[in-house]
Amino acid sequence: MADDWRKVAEKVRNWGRWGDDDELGTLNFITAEKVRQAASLVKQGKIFALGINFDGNGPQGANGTRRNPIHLMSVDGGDGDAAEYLLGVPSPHGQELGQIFKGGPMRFNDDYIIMPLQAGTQWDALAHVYYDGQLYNGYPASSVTSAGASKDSIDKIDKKGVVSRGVLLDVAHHRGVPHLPPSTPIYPEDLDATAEAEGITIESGDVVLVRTGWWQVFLDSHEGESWAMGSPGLSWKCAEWLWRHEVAAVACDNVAVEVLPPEIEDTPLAFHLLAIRDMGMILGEMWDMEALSRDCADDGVYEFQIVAPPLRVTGAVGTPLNPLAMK
Ligand code: UVW
Repeated sequence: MADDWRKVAEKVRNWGRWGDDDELGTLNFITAEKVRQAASLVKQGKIFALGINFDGNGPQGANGTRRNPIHLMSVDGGDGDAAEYLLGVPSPHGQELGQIFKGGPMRFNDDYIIMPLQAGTQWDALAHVYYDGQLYNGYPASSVTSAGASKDSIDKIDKKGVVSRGVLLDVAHHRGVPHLPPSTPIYPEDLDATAEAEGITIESGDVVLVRTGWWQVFLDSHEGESWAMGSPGLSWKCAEWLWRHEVAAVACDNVAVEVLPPEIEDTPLAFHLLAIRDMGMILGEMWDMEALSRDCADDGVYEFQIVAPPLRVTGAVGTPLNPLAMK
């Protein structure tokens, strides 16, 4: 199995395809014409926010490497007389602000968030995973240090929006189930059958959203660990399908896009490695497609404009976001 996987890796490897200094990967398929086409898909004025809530009730925390977001207030209603506080701050600017507020009605609240960038709805950057000592486009693994990624980081992709035509391949709906059974692999044939049933043709530069129904399973159970490790999702065999269709990016409503537990014993996250490291394709994880799914089933329209910009966190290997689908 691992030998087959290596053969596919060689086939789908896009290194050098867009130049030796490329850090955009398959987002290069999003042309100006594609952006215009995507905008023309907004016809009804409907907006679907696909981001999950960033709070302490998310699916992370069980495995010890990631935590749910911690949100803290740094100024709140209890600090009613902010002017008095500011006047006591040993900084000229604080005192200047204190003078401005003194006697006036203005009050304010401020807050912090502390979280792994992988805590919830996210894009995986091209620097997120690697093997054999190299990242996408042949950059050395050593280009990611404790200071961040100097190559393939998430801030490099913001020039592509990410804005394009989005299509929903609602595999769960197509099969007539609320969600796929745990750990069900989705194969290229399933993607083809779903697209055909929806009347969708996959085009170069599309952002493909695959729905398994698994996000609703988390909302119903709030059992993060079993939810993550029992994810239905893409088989590694879908990598070649995405490559052949010149898909720009893929997103799913589970924790890792791909099926878990891993399909190949000695190559965990086999799809991640093919998509991110070989093809140069960012992965969207934990996207909430429930409302979009209902709407697409109602009106039969499975294409839309997708607007999914990364945060420009310099050198980061992923980004939280709130992607928007617009019809
Ligand atoms: C890993 O767990 C390495 O990746 P992801 O968060 O992309 O699933």
